[in-house]
Amino acid sequence: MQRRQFLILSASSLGGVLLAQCGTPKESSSNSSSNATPVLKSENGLLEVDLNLDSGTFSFDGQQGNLLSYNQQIPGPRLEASPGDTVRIRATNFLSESTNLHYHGLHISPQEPADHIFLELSPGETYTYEFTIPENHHSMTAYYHPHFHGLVADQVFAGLGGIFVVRGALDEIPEVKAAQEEFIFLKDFDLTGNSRNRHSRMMGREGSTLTVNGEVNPSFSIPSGGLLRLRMVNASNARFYRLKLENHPFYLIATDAGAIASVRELSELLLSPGERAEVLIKGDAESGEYRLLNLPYQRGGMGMMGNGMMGRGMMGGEDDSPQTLATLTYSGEVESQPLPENLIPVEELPEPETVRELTLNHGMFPGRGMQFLINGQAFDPQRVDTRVTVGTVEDWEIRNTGTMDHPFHLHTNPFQVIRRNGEAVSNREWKDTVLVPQGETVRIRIPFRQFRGKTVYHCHVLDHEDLGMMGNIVMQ
Ligand SMILES: [Cu+2]
Repeated sequence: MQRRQFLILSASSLGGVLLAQCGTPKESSSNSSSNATPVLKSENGLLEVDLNLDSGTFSFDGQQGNLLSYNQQIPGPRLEASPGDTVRIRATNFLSESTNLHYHGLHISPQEPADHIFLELSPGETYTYEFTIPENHHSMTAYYHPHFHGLVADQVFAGLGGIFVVRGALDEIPEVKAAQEEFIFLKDFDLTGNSRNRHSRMMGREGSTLTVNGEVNPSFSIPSGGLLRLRMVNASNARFYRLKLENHPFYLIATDAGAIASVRELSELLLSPGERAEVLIKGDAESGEYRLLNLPYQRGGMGMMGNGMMGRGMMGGEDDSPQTLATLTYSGEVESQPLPENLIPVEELPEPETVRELTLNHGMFPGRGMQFLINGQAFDPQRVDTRVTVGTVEDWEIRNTGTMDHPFHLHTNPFQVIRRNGEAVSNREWKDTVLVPQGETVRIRIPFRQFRGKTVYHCHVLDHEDLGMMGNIVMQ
């Protein structure tokens, strides 16, 4: 069924005539269920997928916009594979501009034909990505999106992105397995198309239409006594989400790049762009409706305007009251489901062989205007900024001397946050994106393992990446 829908959608990219005949809705709508996202799973160790990149008209809550999509779906199809599986993705570019694919979070080769983000997939071209997920790969909620430098923010903001799940040991823990699974793919849109100007790009563009899985305020249900597992992805260009579920704490079970050792209770959870988290929700409240809220958060502003000037109120013309993202309802009743006692141990990394310092900031450059910088330099595709040796461990001290928050993302290898502002971090977690707030310093510890080649690290406010906040790294 899923395969059939997928084929019809692929064909529709080429001709556009089959849609009306088969009745498959092209437009995402607010009344479809959260399961509307097509799911493509590996079979017999192989995940084989066609991804067609195309533009089209989509509507949310009665408002229309011209957006970009994979296989005419926003979000793109959810891809699922397991450690040891081979993944083959045939990507065809029906857009009028170049693009490519990045498999954010996956520990796979950065070289062709795998997670090669320097590849240019020109209009009209097809490229087949192929890689094997290592046998020892973490279970995780990963995220695919375009990574063609200079157009990344435009293309992600216009709709390109999807979830890539690696199912493994975490999914086999009985209490986790028993929980009902839902996905929270957080994405904001500017349906007016008016936001692409120099100033908003410097801030990092936010849209006033907030969606979860391509829907405005979808509902999720939980049985009384039951457990709900939410896999949450911040797939937005620049918007931060400070999440809170009314009357229900989050029980954190996984961060970006894998499970944590034991459940941790949180009253709220901040996800900056590119970050993911998995939480359990206990169905132990009174039957009723509870809002998943996005609370106000100030992520800074350009220096001359002072801090705090680019909070949500400035960006989207919204006030600073909480925004409703989704609604939790109660349905049915089950015997009380317990939280898991233990999850997956997170190894303690050895002391680093090398310590580096990276400073994040922005500055004016003659002829180029405002650029976003790492160690005083804007991205240069010809320059190698960092050379590391596979098999070693490094600490990177990342200092944000600017006036805007920057979520720092490293490709290929996950890391652990060791210190914040000089203080040891006690919770060991696998991360691939870490928020470095304005004026703060974060130290991460990275084991460079297995894969050689060239890739990048960058700010995941994607406008900042396109405006220069990215560096090349060669792993040799
Ligand atoms: Cu940034």
